[in-house]
Amino acid sequence: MRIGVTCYPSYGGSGVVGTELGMELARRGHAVHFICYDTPFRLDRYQANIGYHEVNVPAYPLFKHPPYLLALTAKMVEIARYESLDILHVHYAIPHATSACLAREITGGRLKVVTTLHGTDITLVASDPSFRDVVAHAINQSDGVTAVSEDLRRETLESFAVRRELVTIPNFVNPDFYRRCPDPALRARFAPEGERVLVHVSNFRPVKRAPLAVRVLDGVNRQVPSHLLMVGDGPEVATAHELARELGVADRVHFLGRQEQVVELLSLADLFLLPSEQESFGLAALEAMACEVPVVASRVGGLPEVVADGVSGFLVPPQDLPAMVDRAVAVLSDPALQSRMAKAARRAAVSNFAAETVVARYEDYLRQVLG
Ligand code: GMT
Repeated sequence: MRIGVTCYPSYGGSGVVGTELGMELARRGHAVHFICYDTPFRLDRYQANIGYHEVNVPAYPLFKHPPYLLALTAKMVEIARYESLDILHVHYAIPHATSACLAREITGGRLKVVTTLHGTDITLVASDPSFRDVVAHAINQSDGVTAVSEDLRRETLESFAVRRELVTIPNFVNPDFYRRCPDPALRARFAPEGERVLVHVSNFRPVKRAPLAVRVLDGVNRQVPSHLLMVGDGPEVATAHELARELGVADRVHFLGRQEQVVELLSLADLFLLPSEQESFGLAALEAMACEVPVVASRVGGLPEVVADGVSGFLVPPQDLPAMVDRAVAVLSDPALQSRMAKAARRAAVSNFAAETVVARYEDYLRQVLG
């Protein structure tokens, strides 16, 4: 197949999935052309069968707002023609799916459009009703639509005027790359007295509730001496920082900023915290599980499809701080339970979400859409 892929190139789950999937499809011999406004951050080395085409948004004094949707559409049209694309696979509905449907119309209709919904394009759009009809239109007009969890699929059907089949294809992880690689010297730098290590990885947007992870560390640390690694950057980093100082645990919360590679850091951890308000899948939790890190997370969205409560971690009601502290202490104070959950987490990541199996499902689906 000749596939055009559009995703957000910056840090974020949908960009990671779009890029990793494109790279896996290229490895399987398909011609993959990324059409994005910047090089996707995981596209960090040369690979055969991959092209990258940058979307440049013109700045003209008349345009108060840069016309990204049109610039993206124009680039899709250009690449679809030059590279004889069969299909445009777009990650995230807004505005990628709308651009792709327009590009299909402009190029004469042979091109197929597959849209993968990732979550906030559906769940947060509810907060801006003016986008609802546009998103529903793009979903209805796509030739194929996938959702990254059963919960997101259901939510889309319930809250949008969607009259079509949606297929659930979960996110995935490469278990050969995401595997525990312990580094005792590095661990000792964060936890010199043999304390427990917790980790949170996110883009620190409000939906992630990163400051709650600091409160959990504070509660846990009163019972089990611990440190928390905060990996990533975003709008709530400063709030989390401030809170760590206020609670007097600044020396136990380590803000590490954005990290391209998280395997080493995940490999130091005994527990992963994901206290999100909403999470359509929770790719960060899956990556932790593949590195044998049990998860304590909110019971929201698609997380119950990833983390088996009581097996690979614990799920608690969102914002229930005492419950989160209680479950975290249960895992961290019982080495046998921690080790059992760590192994179960790895097993679930490999058997349910291995790249090899999930990418094959995408490949079959794209073929099916192409007829
Ligand atoms: O989580 C974010 O804020 C980023 C967002 C994105 O689109 O990049 O993540 C969403 O897509 C990920 C990949 O499918 C999912 O793993 C995340 O759960 C989902 N985030 C939310 O639903 C909040």
